[in-house]
Amino acid sequence: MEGKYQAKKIEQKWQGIWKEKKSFQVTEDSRLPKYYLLEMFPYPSGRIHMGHVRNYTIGDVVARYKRMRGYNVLHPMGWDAFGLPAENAAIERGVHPKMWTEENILYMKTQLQRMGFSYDWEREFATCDPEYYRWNQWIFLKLYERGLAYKKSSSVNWCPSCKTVLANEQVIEGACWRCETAVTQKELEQWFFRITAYADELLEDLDRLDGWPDKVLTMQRNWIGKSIGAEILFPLADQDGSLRIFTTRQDTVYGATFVSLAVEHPLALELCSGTPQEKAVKAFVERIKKVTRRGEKEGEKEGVFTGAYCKNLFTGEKIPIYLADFVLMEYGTGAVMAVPAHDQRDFEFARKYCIPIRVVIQPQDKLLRADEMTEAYVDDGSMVESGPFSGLASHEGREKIAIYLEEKGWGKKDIRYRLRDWGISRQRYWGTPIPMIYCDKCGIIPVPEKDLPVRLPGVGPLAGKGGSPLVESAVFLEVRCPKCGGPARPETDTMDTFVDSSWYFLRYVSPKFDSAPFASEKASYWMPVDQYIGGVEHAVLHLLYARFFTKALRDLALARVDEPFTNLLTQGMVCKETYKCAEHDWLFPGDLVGSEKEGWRCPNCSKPVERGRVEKMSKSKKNIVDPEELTAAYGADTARLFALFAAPPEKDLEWSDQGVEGSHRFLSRLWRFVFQHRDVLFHATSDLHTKGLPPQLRELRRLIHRTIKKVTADIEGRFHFNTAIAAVMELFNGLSLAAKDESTLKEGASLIRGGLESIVVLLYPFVPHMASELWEELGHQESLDEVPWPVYSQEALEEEQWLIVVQVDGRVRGRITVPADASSELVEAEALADPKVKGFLHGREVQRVIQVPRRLVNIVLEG
Ligand code: ANZ
Ligand code: ZN
Repeated sequence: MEGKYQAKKIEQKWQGIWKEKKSFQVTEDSRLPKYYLLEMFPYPSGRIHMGHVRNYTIGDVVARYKRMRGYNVLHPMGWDAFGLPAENAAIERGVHPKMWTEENILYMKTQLQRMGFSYDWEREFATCDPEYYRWNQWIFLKLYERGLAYKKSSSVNWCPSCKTVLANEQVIEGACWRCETAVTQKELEQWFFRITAYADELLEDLDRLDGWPDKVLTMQRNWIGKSIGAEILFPLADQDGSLRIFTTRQDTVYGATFVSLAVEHPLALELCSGTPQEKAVKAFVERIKKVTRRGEKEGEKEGVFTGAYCKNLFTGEKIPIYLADFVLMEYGTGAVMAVPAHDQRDFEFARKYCIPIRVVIQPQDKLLRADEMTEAYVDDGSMVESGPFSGLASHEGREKIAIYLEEKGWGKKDIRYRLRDWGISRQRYWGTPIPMIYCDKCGIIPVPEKDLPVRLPGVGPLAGKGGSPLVESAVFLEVRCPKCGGPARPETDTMDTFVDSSWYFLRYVSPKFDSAPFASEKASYWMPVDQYIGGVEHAVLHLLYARFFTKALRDLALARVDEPFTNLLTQGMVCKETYKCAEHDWLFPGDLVGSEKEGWRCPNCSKPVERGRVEKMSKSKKNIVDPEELTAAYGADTARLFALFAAPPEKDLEWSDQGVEGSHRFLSRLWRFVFQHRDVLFHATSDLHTKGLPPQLRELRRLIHRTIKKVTADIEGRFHFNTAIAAVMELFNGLSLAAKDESTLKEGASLIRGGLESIVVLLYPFVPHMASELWEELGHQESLDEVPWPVYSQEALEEEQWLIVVQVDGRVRGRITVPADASSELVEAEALADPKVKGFLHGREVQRVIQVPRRLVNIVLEG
């Protein structure tokens, strides 16, 4: 394939070869070290986008690199195929979600294959395959047996537009994450997974995940939100019963001057009944209940007095009970002892409703006075006005008061988590049916294992929005009670699709296994995933759920690891520079009219444009670059090289057309170089170890070894592919320079060939098609896949050179490099031969030459 670099032709050729040779198929092999590399599987939305290209290219580099390093690499791909978009698209276009999904999968698979990703396609599956989701159901039943799946009525987030329940995480600033409609609350019977049973282990094990980014660990820690504190009783005044509050600051209990309750607190309405406050309280409760995501609200705190009081057992005082909008029923006990001097929300609340503020913690450096405070003092300090505990430091006080509480029977030590159980019920068609049956006589009965999978019925095109379409399927509703044989009703909710992605990495080890979710002994070989790569948007939920499933499956004696992913890389986003005119948004540099000099103008209205912000590439922002256009114009290798070269993986990547062109230009140059010099190079044998080379080649030799070292370190360490590629480019420049000179090319043919081969091998993980083609052109039979990664020679690196300054009559006129072991005669000769220096000799006699070893040569001229 001479002449012009024809990416398409080369890429088709090699993709065909890989497919035919099944190059990336693997099986367990105990003699080889294993490496399980996984990228987050895509949702089959229809087409791949640049985010996918980036994610999967990063993964592919690692997969190919590890293969060259002798690992047995598992690199699978599949489809996260259940979910709302399929259902919504199906409603919009009147096609069945299954057909829609399958078509998308087919199309996207071709797109991925055209990128040359090295997947073991034999392991492909989609989570909407009954053979996959039956195991969702099976796992559900096992969790149910163990009390880890249960049903309860709960208030859920409801999107009136999507007509579905949303997980808290799917509510963004009070609105649906998908359609941005304001979310309301609704009471529903729901299935839950008891992830809280693993709260402590999920938290503790984060300390072992040193291959994860700190920011993700912190996000998970905060999400689990462990708080160590105490539960304290506040007996009701004038009536029986008491309030239980949860606090992390029992050292401030002497400063509790009121108690606030969530509006959903069971006593909220009871306390006010018959008091003059009743009407106001009811109105408040109704109003606040409608507000979603209350705890995150900024700004003014609102509340209402219930008319009732309770007793602070420590001070013996009677204190008022309020309802407050910032107290959440889902956390702690839904009741808070309010300490206005030391909690900012309580402080604002107390000022607003004229409740006493009492300082019980004094800082080291100043004296607090309640009436002079402008904000709460929230840090630790020493306890004052706290009875027998006065004088203690906060942390001592917390310990002593917790003990005291238990002695007195006033409460107990307590630990609370922010983490809630995982509500998995969805009123949707396109998900895994929950395998449960309701019988009027027998109650809730699990579907027997032998009856799995509970299949989705083949409903016609979905008509429109509503509750779960399964309610309307006569076939689906047709069930008998497994216990008494009488008529019964199936569960019509389906599972949250996060269930599907919580264990798919285990399915890949034995994707066709049909007697359990996966074959344990295969999982023992491959698990854990050595490197997981995906978007940071999954930092909390998906990764937490996957960790939970892994631990639950371990406890079912299926998995044998505690954690699923040893190393995690969260890649940055792909962004694109955009421009704006006064009227038209999102203009791309390529669409503008005008010029750099006259200024750029809007193609629609000819008004001048301003450089806009760089936005995340997303459909809604209309700033998509379709990878398909990119590969059609330049080829997959260019797209890959650009995605890798433009930024380190964890940083955002700014799209630039120049960057793409630059990548393409580099590949074309490399291509041309090989064909230009093929005759000389082809007949040389690659040699990176010859000694006694002239200085220029010696330098080149060192550059080659230095490049091998750097590329290896950059890939191994933090996946800094951009600097690795830059190093290869630098080496290529060095080679080009050396080859320019006929005699150097001849003399150094073996070294130059060695350098060129190094470039090809080093580039293979990044641009596998071009590298494979050039490798073949260079006369090699074996495929690059089987070629071991090059090793640098320490000796070549250490062969030191000195940079020597050359003066003529005391003035700097040039610089030369000489080997460290060069004799003073050689140094002198090199200095006198240097073309620059020669120009200053003006044909005059040299009187003497003074040398400062390793530093300087001074040539003193006559007269
Ligand atoms: C008294 C107190 C005094 C508090 C003080 C703080 C500072 P974390 O660390 O997040 O667990 N709290 C308890 N239950 C609550 C609920 N359901 N809704 C809103 N707030 C609630 O926070 C624990 C603290 O949050 C608890 O400690 C309680 O206020 C409040 F100087 O109790 B604290
Ligand atoms: Zn029954």
